[in-house]
Amino acid sequence: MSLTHPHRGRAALAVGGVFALLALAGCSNGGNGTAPATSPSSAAPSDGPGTARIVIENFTFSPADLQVRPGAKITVVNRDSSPHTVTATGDKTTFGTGNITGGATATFTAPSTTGSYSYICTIHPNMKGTLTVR
Ligand SMILES: [Cu+2]
Repeated sequence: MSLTHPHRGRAALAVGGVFALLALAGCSNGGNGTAPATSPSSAAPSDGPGTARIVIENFTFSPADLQVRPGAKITVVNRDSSPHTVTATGDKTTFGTGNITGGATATFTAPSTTGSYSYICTIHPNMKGTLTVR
C-alpha cells in the first residue's frame, strides 16, 4: 500500500516535535528548581521585652492585636489629647496602666501565662484591643 508511507513520515515528524518540546520543558523545569528560595522566617512575633508597644491615636489601639512574650514590658503611648487607659477586661488576670494623660506614656507588664487577653479603655469602653501572650 503506497498510502501508508506518507503517513509514517508525518508520524515520525510529529514524534520528533514532541521530543523537542519535552526537552524544552525539561530545561525550564530545571531552571525553576535551582531558583533560590526566599525564607519567610522574618515574620516572627515581636521578640524580647522592650520592643512591645501599643500606640493610642484617634481613640484606637494600634496594633489592635499585639503579640508579646510572657512577662514582657509593654509601653503604651497616648498620642491623643484625651486621657486613656489600657485595662484588661478578663477577671482571671488583670493588667493595666491606669489613666494615661494626653501625650503621656505608660508601661505595664504582660501576663506570664500564654493566652489571648482582651482589654479596653475604661474611659471609652468602645475602645477595644487584644493582647496575645505566646
Ligand atoms: Cu480612652
